[in-house]
Amino acid sequence: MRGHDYRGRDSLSHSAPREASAKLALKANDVLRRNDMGGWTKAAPELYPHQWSWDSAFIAIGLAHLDTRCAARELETLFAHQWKTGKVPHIVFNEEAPPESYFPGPEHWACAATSPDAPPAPPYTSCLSQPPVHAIGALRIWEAAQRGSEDEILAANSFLKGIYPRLLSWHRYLLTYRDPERSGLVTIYHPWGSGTDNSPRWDAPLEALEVGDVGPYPRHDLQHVGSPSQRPTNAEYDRYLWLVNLIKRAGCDEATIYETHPFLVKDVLTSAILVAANEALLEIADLVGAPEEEQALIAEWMARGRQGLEGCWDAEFGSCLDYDLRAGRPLRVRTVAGFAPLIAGGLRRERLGALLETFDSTAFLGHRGLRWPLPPSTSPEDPRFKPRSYWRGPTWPVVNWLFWWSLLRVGEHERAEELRRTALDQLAVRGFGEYFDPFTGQLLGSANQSWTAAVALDWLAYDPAPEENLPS
Ligand code: 2M8
Repeated sequence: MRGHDYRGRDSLSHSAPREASAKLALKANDVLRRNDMGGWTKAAPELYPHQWSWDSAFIAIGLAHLDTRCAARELETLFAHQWKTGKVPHIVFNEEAPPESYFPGPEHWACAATSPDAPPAPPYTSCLSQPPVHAIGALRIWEAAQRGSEDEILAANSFLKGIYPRLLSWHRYLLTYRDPERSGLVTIYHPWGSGTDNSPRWDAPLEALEVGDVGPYPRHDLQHVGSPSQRPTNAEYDRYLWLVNLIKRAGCDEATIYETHPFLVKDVLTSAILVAANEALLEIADLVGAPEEEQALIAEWMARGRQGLEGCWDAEFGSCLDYDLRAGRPLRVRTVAGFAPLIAGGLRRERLGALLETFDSTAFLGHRGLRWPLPPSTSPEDPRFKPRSYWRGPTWPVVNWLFWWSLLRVGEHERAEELRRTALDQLAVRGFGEYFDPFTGQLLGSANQSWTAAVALDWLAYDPAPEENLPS
């Protein structure tokens, strides 16, 4: 995984005209600076005033190009709120954010009162988790520090030593509590736990719920977006909140949730990210001199994950499918999550070929209506596709980053480069949006979204043709 080529931080421009990319880097830097809360970064200026788990991992990847110590602190702050079980919470709530800025906030979750495993004192957290991008971020920070001063290298070594056991316990949590079947696939018990909240992937299990009374509740989120059509519907929110009630009723206890909860889904995207994160963790384990048994365990986790994903393959879609444990069937929806095996890596040639064929097909990048050839979160050919609604169609820069990074890892350099340039074009033209209408390219959701700025910095710092590779 190591060995990707980055330029020194003074020369963020490379493939794009130098001035334009330097300007974009400055703007991205400015977004992160403005969202900086001193030790952590809020996900967006107003819509998301707290620290989100996978956002922070991507943010650390971007910050690594600006200040590796600051990037390390981003992850350390998040992991300071890790639960006793190893779970890294999906939100760490900002104590200073006014209650009317985000719902459901810490009072609604009341995690400390609900679970003995939760951090007992504020800042409080939510009871869910999100995809485990963190080890990938931690490794990126260490790699970036290698291009810095001796002090920076020493600091990064000590950061890596400190974070390694925490990352190991996080991954162990996902592979035990969240996969008691030892299938290699992570179970989620709330759509928010997938990071792709209102993706049509969750429609069938959500529709099957018998929703009880959730009482009146505010939709603060709607104040911060151009139109309610960009956010989940009230019917979806009723279901989200009902699931939160049930999780609290179960005392946030993983075993009770597994026994009683009506929404239990094997999530292929989270599972694939876990495989990739385990690959990074294995490198970290080597760097910090972790015991052989731990390294063998991590390698076994990777193999288990890849095998689990192989079992989710759908030949008709040419991609893979999530699995609804309660209904006992796969969820047949065409979304970007179907490309999970690409992220997990270690693919047979034939499987890689089939995935790329689907990626290029009219169901995704080859769709003629796209403003930019970037993967829509849901295929425009899926009946549930909606171009402006959150995870039901728009393109997401962080998703583009995941595919770019994965394409590089499987050796698809040209495709990766094409994706990187196109994704940067989109941001240069439209700004650091949370997501974009795939047909018109319009910026949707929040402007100045931190993880978007962060992935832009990582792209801008990447050198697709390092000098040593060029013919003299
Ligand atoms: C979105 O999720 C939050 C709930 O966690 C929300 O809609 O209020 C998702 O896009 C999620 O993946 C992301 O981490 C979060 C903050 O950017 O926003």
